[in-house]
Amino acid sequence: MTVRNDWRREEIQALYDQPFLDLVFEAQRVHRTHFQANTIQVSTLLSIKTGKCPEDCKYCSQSARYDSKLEAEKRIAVEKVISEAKEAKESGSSRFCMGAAWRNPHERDMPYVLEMVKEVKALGLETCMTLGMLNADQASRLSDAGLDYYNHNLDTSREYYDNIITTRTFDDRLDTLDHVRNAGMKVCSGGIVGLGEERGDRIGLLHELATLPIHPESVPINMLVPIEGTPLANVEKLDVTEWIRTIAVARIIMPHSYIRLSAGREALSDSDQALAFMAGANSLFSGEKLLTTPNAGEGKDRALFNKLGLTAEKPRPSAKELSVDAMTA
Ligand code: SAM
Ligand code: DTB
Ligand code: SF4
Repeated sequence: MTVRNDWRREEIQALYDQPFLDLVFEAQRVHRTHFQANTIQVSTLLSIKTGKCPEDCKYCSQSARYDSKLEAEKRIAVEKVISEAKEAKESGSSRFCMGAAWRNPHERDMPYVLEMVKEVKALGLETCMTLGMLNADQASRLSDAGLDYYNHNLDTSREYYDNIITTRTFDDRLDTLDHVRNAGMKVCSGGIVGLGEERGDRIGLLHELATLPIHPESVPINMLVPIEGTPLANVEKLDVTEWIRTIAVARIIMPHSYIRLSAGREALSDSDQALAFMAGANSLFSGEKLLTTPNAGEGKDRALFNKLGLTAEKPRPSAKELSVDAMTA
């Protein structure tokens, strides 16, 4: 099957609306055609600057506009980031993702993040950052420093977007993704379900992602973690099968992408998670914490992997590492 970037919305809707078991079955078939079964890519997240964010994302604990009771923290020391990255590697993560509560990085932040990328990369981990909007120059400097992935989510459909964020536009997000792509980095972009949107918005989000000129290599599908004090604190909980449908359709229409079972996993039973893997999810965040909210810790994940017979994917050696190996062989 060739990878398509010309999906029509009605086709995606037809996939989404089919009987649940047919959808999951098809997603697992596509998954096994393109990926090794039973293998999950594991990332660890670290917040390098927490809270007091000027943006107004209505789901977020870190927006300065809501009283979420979150304790803000200034930029943490690079040495601390490196020691956390070492721990993440020892516990089986192949990628280390660093997040900052910024609208965008300022020039004064660039030496800080560039040094961090170089040092985390030198540990043999894949590197990922999520720092808000980037311009072309920032993207190319991050890429030159060795950043492998940049995470920037579309979050929801274009139609529902203004209900969730007003301080940056949907097109601003697409521009950042363009800069990341043009700088030669891999794109990590997905969204959140359970924001009070309709099924049509989940389909709209999937349609936007699957019609990007190149599919994101990594697609996180978050389920809203309701945060007290934010406008979405009391939104009605979305049924878990809708989350799994979103994952399954993402797997079918973006067959080469890693689909990440992302925020919200803490609220899922082991069997719900097994169903999400069956639907083609093959990546997750491990560790006690996401950015500010709790996550299934390493121990719980190890037990789940053992129970289901899953293996954590090893980091893939970069082209540079492969050529060094060939020279020393
Ligand atoms: N400030 C940067 C930005 O917005 O691009 C990076 C960090 S931001 C926390 C990364 C993503 O996490 C958001 O785009 C959103 O999809 C997800 N997220 C944030 N808060 C969440 C919540 N309460 N529940 C589920 N997902 C959430
Ligand atoms: C993504 O899509 N989900 C992660 C990561 N990218 C940066 C963040 C989830 C954050 C969940 C809420 C929190 O811990 O603050
Ligand atoms: Fe800021 Fe990112 Fe949270 Fe939006 S999602 S308020 S940009 S930290």
